[in-house]
Amino acid sequence: MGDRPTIFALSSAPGRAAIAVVRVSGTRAGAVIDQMAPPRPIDRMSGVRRIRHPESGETLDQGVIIWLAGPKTDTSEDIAEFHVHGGTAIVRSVLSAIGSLPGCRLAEPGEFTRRAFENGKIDLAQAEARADLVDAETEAQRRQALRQMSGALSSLYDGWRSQLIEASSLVETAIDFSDELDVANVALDRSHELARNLRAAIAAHFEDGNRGEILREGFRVVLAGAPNVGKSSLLNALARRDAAIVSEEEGTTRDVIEVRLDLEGLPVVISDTAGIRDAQEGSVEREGVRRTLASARDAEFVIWLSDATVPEVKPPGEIADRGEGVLHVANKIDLLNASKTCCNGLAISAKTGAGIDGLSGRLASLARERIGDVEAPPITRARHRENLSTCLASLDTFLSSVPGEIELRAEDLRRATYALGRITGRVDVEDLLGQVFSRFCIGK
Ligand SMILES: Nc1nc2c(ncn2[C@@H]2O[C@H](COP(=O)(O)OP(=O)(O)OP(=O)(O)O)[C@@H](O)[C@H]2O)c(=O)[nH]1
Ligand SMILES: [Mg+2]
Repeated sequence: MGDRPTIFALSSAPGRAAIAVVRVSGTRAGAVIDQMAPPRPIDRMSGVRRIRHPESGETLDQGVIIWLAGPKTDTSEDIAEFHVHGGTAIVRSVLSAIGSLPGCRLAEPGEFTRRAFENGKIDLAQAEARADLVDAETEAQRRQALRQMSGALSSLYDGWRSQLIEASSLVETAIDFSDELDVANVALDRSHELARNLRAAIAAHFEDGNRGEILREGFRVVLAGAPNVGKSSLLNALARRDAAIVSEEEGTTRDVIEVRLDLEGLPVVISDTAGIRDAQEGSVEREGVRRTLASARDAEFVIWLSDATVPEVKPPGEIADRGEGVLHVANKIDLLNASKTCCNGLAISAKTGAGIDGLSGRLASLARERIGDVEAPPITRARHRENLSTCLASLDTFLSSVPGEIELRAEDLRRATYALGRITGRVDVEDLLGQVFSRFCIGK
């Protein structure tokens, strides 16, 4: 690791700001402070220093320098932080000055976290959680990312993985003792029992209605309805801003417009769509309708909006067939006579705001139902789901095996272990070998 370049980058957001933070990680981090802003502060302390160009000696800025000696750091390497004034010219000059020093280069995207992973500080699932934490927009997402970062998901998978390794070593024992049938059978029965229990636990985790992915990406709600019923107006009312164009012209919205909302701490993505009607073949509007139906298919929930002042237009079959997954809402109730009652479902006015809070609350509770209790770590990424699915398939093959094929079936367990290991990034065979060899007697 000693000859690895030292990496540096602007770690705060780009653009003008009061303060910008430039982080340096690697063996030369201390030397960067020594050459640009001496003297180096005591480990884990900060100091105000004049920051100079290492060659010309020109003063670039005055700032706070923090020195963190490895390995007890984020990356496990030595880290220096330059807290400078957040002007673009200052940041550029500090970055270029550090870049002029030998052994230092700009970090690639995610490279600090990659080093933390490569140095064994965090595993892959924790690295992904770090990215999720930075991207978190709502409370529920923040809590989930923080839990995953602290290793909740990793310890679940690592726990399963060590049980799989135990099942594997029992199968190895059965193979080794194939001429002593009673020993072999006991080991084999025990490995089957372990695999059966594991399969049930993994399957329960796997069949969670995608709640983790929904939490990470948002509960998707599509606003659909005939043209001019007020879909774009409703989107704006829910978002409390003018996100979509509203006009009395029919067919105003052509493309799908998405707005991300934080409803009671849960991420909800609302899509405004083109009004559904029979449009001319090949027309732009026809394409709009196709997109509306496609996004309704991918959504967790559809709001079928209608105009309370005209006879209700029925939704097309593919939306009506969603059953519980569609909510009928009547809009423009402000235009109705006070004496006239209307509508079976929810009634609102996007214009006056009547019923909008009720509708928001309804969407939040639907999202909460789907995302559910986030205490148990959910699957948040397709990558995890794929590996879990491989793991389950391999366990199934193992469990359906006949005794004669035991050598082949040992391979199924290895494949299952490997799939789980890929989620957290542990793919070595060391621990399997450890388990296998620990059963040998001393001196063998
Ligand atoms: N009085 C009243 N007018 C409304 C209400 N909601 C929308 N409108 C009006 O209805 C017209 C159509 O509204 P839009 O929000 O553009 O309707 P849309 O469903 O998005 O229409 P398309 O995109 O063309 O399919 C506009 O003139 C709005 O001002 C409401 O609650 N009350
Ligand atoms: Mg519209």
